[in-house]
Formats: sequence, C-alpha cells, structure tokens
Amino acid sequence: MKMRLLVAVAAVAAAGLFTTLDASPAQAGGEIKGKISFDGAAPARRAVKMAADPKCEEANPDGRLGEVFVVNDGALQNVFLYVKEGVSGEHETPAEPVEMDQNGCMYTPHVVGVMVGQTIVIKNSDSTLHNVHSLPENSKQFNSAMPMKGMTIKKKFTSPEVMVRMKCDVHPWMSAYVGVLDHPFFATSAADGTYTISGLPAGEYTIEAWHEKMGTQTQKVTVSDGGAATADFSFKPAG
Ligand SMILES: [Cu+2]
Repeated sequence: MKMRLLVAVAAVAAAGLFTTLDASPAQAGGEIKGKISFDGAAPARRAVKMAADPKCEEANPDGRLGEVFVVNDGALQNVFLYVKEGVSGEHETPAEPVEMDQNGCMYTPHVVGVMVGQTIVIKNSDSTLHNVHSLPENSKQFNSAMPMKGMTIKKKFTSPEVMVRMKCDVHPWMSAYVGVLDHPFFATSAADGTYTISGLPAGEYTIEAWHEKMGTQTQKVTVSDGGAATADFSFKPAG
C-alpha cells in the first residue's frame, strides 16, 4: 500500500512539476502506463531467516517473505520503470523527500526512485541497530549506523544511476534498490504490476524496465500531447 502511495505521489509530483514548467495547461503532458507480467510459474517467496538478530524475529511474529520475486496473479511487483532516452531539458528536483523505512528488519519500499539531489529520509522503526550502506558507483557511498528506534537520517545522490543498491551491514538479508535520475519520469510497479509515468511532453522515448534478478528490457514508446501510451513488459527468469 505504501509502495502504491509512493508511486502515486511520484506521478502526481511529476505531473505537477511539468505543469509549472509549461505555461500551457493544454500541454500538461502525456503519460506512459503499463503492466509488468511474470512469464511462468511464480517462484515461491521464501521466509527470510532473521535468527541472527532476535530483535528482528520479535518484530515479525508471523515471519517475513523475501521481496525479490513478488508475483500476484502473474503480475510482477518491484520493477523499476524509467525513461532512458528522449528526455530533454532541465527538471526541478522535488522539495518533498522520498522516504525509506527500516521496519521489521526489512527496507520499505524495496525498490524506489529519486531525483539527483532529492532528499531521501531513511528511518529506523526497529529497536535494533541498522547500518545503512549505499553502494553507488556514480555518487559517494554513505555508511551510517542507526542504533536508535525512531532515528532518521537524510541522504542525497549526486549523479544518475540505475540502480543503487542499499544494504545493511548488520543484517545481510536487508537490501533495497534506488533508481537515481536527473528527471522525474520513473515509477515502480505496484502489487498489481501496473505503473504510470506522467507529465511527459509529446515525443519518442525509450523506456527501460529493471528487475533485480531478471535484468532489463527496453521499449520504444511514442507519447502524443496529453495522450497515454502503453508499454507492458513480461519477465521470464533465465534457465
Ligand atoms: Cu539492519
């Protein structure tokens, strides 16, 4: 639910941003939408083994499932979609931060996008020590111990990169991925596999879909003034 909310917020922010840059409301922008499917039998989601930290086990009395393959009725969640080619001009960095929580010794959301320079507020909702460690190649790494419940830190990435991996040095099962872009045209597929990228001017674009285990795919998409183009993707695991 939170993921969907974030996607919706990003879409609204993108639409709002473009409206402010473009004087003509008639050209408030088109959109690309679609659905991500998983081709084949969905792998079973495995229970995450948290025995290394009793506080993590306590926080999840019913256990937690891994988030690498989240397939609901053939729909694939946690795919990052972004416009790879065709965006021009400068795009204002949103003032609103993106939020990432450490809750029950998992990152929420698991996959998220931010703009270069946009603040990411990282929170610790757990009564245990987390150490959030980013592993970008294009920006400076950060490696921050967060020992207290309720603690938050603010971070930014300085260069585009799809994707930046985040991990916890205390809990090896914890990972998240952040797509860093110099424009606001990105989204993450929701629980029903759908996504929407809004606020795009008319034009030809290449959109890329990224999944942490199944790699990337691209499609060329033509967006008309204020129109909606569709780009569906289907992922099949190798082998
Ligand atoms: Cu941790």
